Amino acid sequence: MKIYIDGRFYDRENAKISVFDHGLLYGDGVFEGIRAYHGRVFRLDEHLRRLYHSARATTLNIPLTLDEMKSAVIETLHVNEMNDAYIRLVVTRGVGDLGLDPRKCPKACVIIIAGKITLYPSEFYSKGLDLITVSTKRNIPEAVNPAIKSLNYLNNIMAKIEANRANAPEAIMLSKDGYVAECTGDNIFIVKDQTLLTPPAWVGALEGITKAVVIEIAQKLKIPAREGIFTPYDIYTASEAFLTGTAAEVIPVTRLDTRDIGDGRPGPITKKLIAEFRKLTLREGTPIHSSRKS
Ligand code: PXG
Repeated sequence: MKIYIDGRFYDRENAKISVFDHGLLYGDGVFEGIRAYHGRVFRLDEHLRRLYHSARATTLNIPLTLDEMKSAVIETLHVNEMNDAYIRLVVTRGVGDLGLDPRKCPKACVIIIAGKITLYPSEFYSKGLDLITVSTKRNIPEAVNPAIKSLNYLNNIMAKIEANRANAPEAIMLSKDGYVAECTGDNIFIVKDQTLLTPPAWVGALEGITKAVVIEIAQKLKIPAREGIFTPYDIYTASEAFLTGTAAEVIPVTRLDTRDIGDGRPGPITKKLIAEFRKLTLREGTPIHSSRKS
């Protein structure tokens, strides 16, 4: 595996950054998780737009233009001869002094890892996830806007640890007011009255790329979809529920807090969306090999 760091490629064991990098010292940085399917990078422009917006919001100056970043992602896939990959793109504040002042970090550091990710065993995609609601609340949007995909994941990691200890594959996180926000690494949808409902970003959810794709697919299928706030009660009483994320893709949720959702099996709308999502990932995307059309 060859890892891109600041314009050069390193073997896995030599891919290292400084202990004075503020990404490590303070979690000061932003990232993206992007997938490539069958030689095409899915929604690359959307991911890069979100990365640059996250950087802008945190006044992090990415030392590459958006087009240069796009080329660097494609080049990393080329160098690794990968047509299917999980691309982890990280931009840290870079090397600085002790003390959190980012003015001491003259240059941001860009890291691109092209690897693989499996969040859930494959049988969960057909039988669904059994989740719990955890006590760790989602960070309040007034403190760090959840639209910023930053390297500060301690909030979600603490929720993930609660899920691990309860033997649950993911955790539903609530806002401080008790509304459903999202999971530790996925957005959530429920189906009520044949309508898709997902929490808006302001409750404390990432503006997910996969969430947007699912809403797009739903519109094409003439399934009504909207953002709206809801509580765990609405999940308990929903006919279907599922999670979305680049890493997770679209995955059914069939139980929450020991209650079956609907009949406890993945529902027809969820199954349809999973099938359509898979088709789309194979059809769309920025070609890794320039001879192919996007
Ligand atoms: N919410 C959170 C908190 C996330 O981190 C999503 C939702 C889904 O968003 P997208 O845009 O991917 O549909 C995410 C996604 C990793 C990793 O290690 C990253 C995420 C999730 C799991 C693992 O790269 N981010």
